[in-house]
Formats: sequence, structure tokens, C-alpha cells
Amino acid sequence: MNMFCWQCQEALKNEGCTVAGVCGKPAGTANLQDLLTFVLKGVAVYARAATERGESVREAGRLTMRGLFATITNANFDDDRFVELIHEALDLRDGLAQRYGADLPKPLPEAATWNKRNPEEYPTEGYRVGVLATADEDVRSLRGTIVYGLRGIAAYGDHAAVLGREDDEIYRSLLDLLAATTDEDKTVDELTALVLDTGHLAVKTMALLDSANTGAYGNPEITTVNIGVGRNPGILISGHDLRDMEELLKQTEGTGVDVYTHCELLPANYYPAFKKYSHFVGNYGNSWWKQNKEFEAFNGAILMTTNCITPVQDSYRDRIFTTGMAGYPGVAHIPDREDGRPKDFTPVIERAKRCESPTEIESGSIVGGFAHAQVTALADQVVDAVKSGAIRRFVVMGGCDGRQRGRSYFTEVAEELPNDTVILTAGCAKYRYNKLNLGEIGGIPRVLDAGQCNDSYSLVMIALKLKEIFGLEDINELPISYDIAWYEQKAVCVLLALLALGVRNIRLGPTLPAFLSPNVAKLITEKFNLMPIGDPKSDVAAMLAG
Ligand code: SF4
Ligand code: SF3
Repeated sequence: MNMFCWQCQEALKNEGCTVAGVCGKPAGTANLQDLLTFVLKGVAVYARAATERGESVREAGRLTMRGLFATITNANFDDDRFVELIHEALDLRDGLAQRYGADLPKPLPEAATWNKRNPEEYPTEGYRVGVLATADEDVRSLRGTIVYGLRGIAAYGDHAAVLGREDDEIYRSLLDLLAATTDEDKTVDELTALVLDTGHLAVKTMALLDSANTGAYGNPEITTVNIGVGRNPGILISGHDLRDMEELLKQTEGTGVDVYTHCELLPANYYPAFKKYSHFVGNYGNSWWKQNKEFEAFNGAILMTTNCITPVQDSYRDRIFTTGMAGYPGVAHIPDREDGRPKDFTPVIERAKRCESPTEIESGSIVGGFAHAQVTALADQVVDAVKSGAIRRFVVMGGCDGRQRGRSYFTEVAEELPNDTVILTAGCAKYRYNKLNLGEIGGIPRVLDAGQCNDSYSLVMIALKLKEIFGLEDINELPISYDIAWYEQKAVCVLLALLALGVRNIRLGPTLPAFLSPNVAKLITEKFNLMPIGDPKSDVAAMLAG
């Protein structure tokens, strides 16, 4: 065994990747990610002492968010970046240790004392840093669930921070939960409660991100998005970062270079602040896992702002760039903003100018922009449709897409659902059905796309709004079913958020997470009636039955 990673839905045999990642992550990178997580746990342990004294944990919170974000699936494959982050984390941890170490009970948790620079300080023989260092399978499973949820939270929190929105309470809770995963005294019951605390923190962080996005760029609105191509050379921007989108649009204006979104940046088309640019042509391509073929056909420059980047191919290696927490060895990286100045995308723009225009792979358009403010504006129409029976049921089918064949289930469910049902979606899972012609109900499209996985909060807001309008006590009384697709850790964060809000009867697929031990899976399935997906026909029948 060279590594052990089981954090995503594509974990080998639904057990774990042990030689190299199915995602393409080499063992060395996986081990550096484990080490970074471990050192960040050390940061979190000392930051607790700062919290106890009522002192700021902002620096620790920021670094922990960036570090955990970098470890999510398909965000960063660049070992040099992880080594830098590990050193940054060690420096911060040692500074905190100097300041607060004396206040901590001894012996300190391992993560707080290990020092890479003086290995003799720690008995390294037989010592392991990664997931398998926890011997008890249920404790390991619960710690993993918390850490993976925190990775998703870190991604959402970092996006909000990039837009200038931070919440010290969120930093404190994040560090506290991370530190708790080093505590050998925590029982299974206590760790289970912390899993739900992670879900509550997810809700809070998603709300912060929602307000950061809409505060900066306005509320998404119903938009028809072109999926064809223009004649100019183009830049294809992928990932989830809206500030990169804004700065790229500004810097490309008047250059003769067009801008297209890819995968999870499709929802950028729904924002008033971005729609106004005439050289913002639309969306090109589909979900992340098709990027090899689509990046090749795009012909132009490509900018990866976050996950999901897949192993870079020669056919486009010299025209792809990364930025933010995304990274890939040998790929040019656009540095972070300094002193409040925008990033400089000149290398991307200059590269695009020497490219051919994109090859058309699709034509026509799709409709989206149904985030919570837009749906609330349509509330009367929606409520009337529910009361008259024109809408029988909503099915939340948000989440991630992925390569696994079993994901055709989600296309089949979309096709199988009767004409009086509406699909609510967010995340790249939508590419499994957003180009099917599923029609409308009284002017309301049968697929309502709220946006990115980062906008899953909108789905929660829509459910809570309907609960309020219908005067219901319990969110589970709504005519809403949940049929969620997951792949990476932001989906884990969204799932924990739904569980924390008390949502029951969620179907999850294409497989249940490998990191749930049999006992933990039993506990969650019994408490929340979380179910693995079945076959499309019977699942649709069961969902319609309520
Ligand atoms: Fe395997 Fe997923 Fe981990 Fe990649 S992220 S190594 S595919 S479990
Ligand atoms: Fe997709 Fe990677 Fe999760 Fe943002 S882009 S939802 S998988």
C-alpha cells in the first residue's frame, strides 16, 4: 500500500485508493495531503487555546480553510504547493504553540507535537499520519466524515473570504471541530454529535457564501444561456470562483477574446453583473469528467479556478492555467491577489489571442437562474401550481457528476419522472439531465437550476420558504423528495447540512461513501432513513408515493 484515500465516490472498489488515485492523484500527492491535514489539526489544537482566551483565530482559520480546500478531490495535484502549505502550517502551529502551548493539557495530541524538522522529537517508528492511523473503524469513519465535511466547508468559506466576507465564529467552529478529530477520548456518540455540528456549520457557511455572492454580483435571474460558439478566439473558465470570473471579464473586454464558462461556472451566466459583457458568449461543454475532449475541441486558453481538474493532456497542456487553490504540476499558475489588486490574467489572454476559435460541439441554449430570490419572486405561481395539483412533487437532484456508469441512473430518473413533477438542482449533477427536453408546467421549467454546488443553500432556502408558505411544522411534510448525487467533499458538506436541518429519506448515489463503516452507515440510515439509490423506476414510484 502506497497511500490510502477514500474521500470521494470513486474510491477504488468503493473501499479506498491504495496505489494511486482513480482520480489520477499520485501516492506522493495523497501522502502530502494527509500530512497537510495532520499539521492543520495541530494548528487547530493550539488555536483552541486562543479561542479559550477570547483571542483572534483569524489567521489560523484562513490558513486552515485554504489548506483543507486544496485537499478536496480534483482541486490540486501540485506537490510543491502542498509542501509550501505544510511549511506555512508548521510555522503557524509552532508560533501558536509558543504562545499557548503552556496552557494546554499534557500530553498533547500527536498532531500538535509532531515536527517534521526535528523528526527525532517524535517516535516515528510504525507511525502513520493518514486515515488508517486511527485503528477503530467506527472512530475512523466518524473522524473522516467530519474532516471531509470540513473540507467542503473550507471550500465554501474560502470562496466567501475571497469576496471579503469572513465570520470569526465560523473559523472558531471549523478549528474546534478539526481539533476534536485528534481527541482520543471522544466516544462514538460524541463524534456522532460532532458530525451533526459539522452539518450546522455547513449551513452557516453556505449562508455566508450565498450572501457574499449575491452581495457582490446581484441575485441570479432566469437566463437563457447560449451553448454554441462565436468566431473569436476564446478563454474557457472552469471551477467555481466568481471573483476570477469578474476580473477575467473585465480584463478581456475589448481584446477580441471571448469568454465561455465550463462545468460549474455555467451559473455565472445567471448573474446580472456578468451578463452585461457582450464578449461573454455562454457555456461550452459539460461536466468536469469530459474535459479532455472538450478542452481539446475548445482550441483556446483554459483557466481552472478550483476543482475539478483532471490529469492534463498534451493536446492542451500549453494553453491551460490554474489559479487560486487549483494546481497541477507543470501548468502555469496565475498568482493570488496582492494588496487588494486584481489578479493579472494577461498570460491567459495573450495565450488565447494566438488560438483558433472554438470548435462547435453543441448549439442552442439552456435555461437556468432559479436561485432562491428568483424562485421566491415566482412563489405565487409555484404555490398555485402545487395547490391546483399541476405540480405534484419536487425532486431535489443536486450534487456532483462523475464518471461512474451507474450515474446514468440520474438521467433515467429525470426521464422517468412524470410531467407534473419539477426537478430542483444545483451542482454539476445537472449535466445528466439539463439538456433533455423535459418541458414546462404553466411556464415553470421542469428543471430549475439554482446554480453551482456552492449554491445548494438556495435549495434549502426554497424548501424553507415553501414550508413557511404552506404553514408546515416539519420540512419533511413538504412534497419534496431528495435524490442526491455525490462525488467530492462539498457534496459531503451539503449532505451533512441537510441532515442537520432534519431532512429525512434522502436517496444518495451512485454508492454510499466508502468512509462510512457498517456501524456508522447503519446509524445514519436508521436515524435519517438515508437510502442508497435503487433502480430508477422503483425509486420514482417510491418518491411519488411520498
Ligand atoms: Fe481515490 Fe477519490 Fe481519493 Fe482520488 S480523491 S485518491 S479517486 S478516493
Ligand atoms: Fe462538480 Fe467537481 Fe462536485 Fe461543484 S465540479 S459539484 S464534482
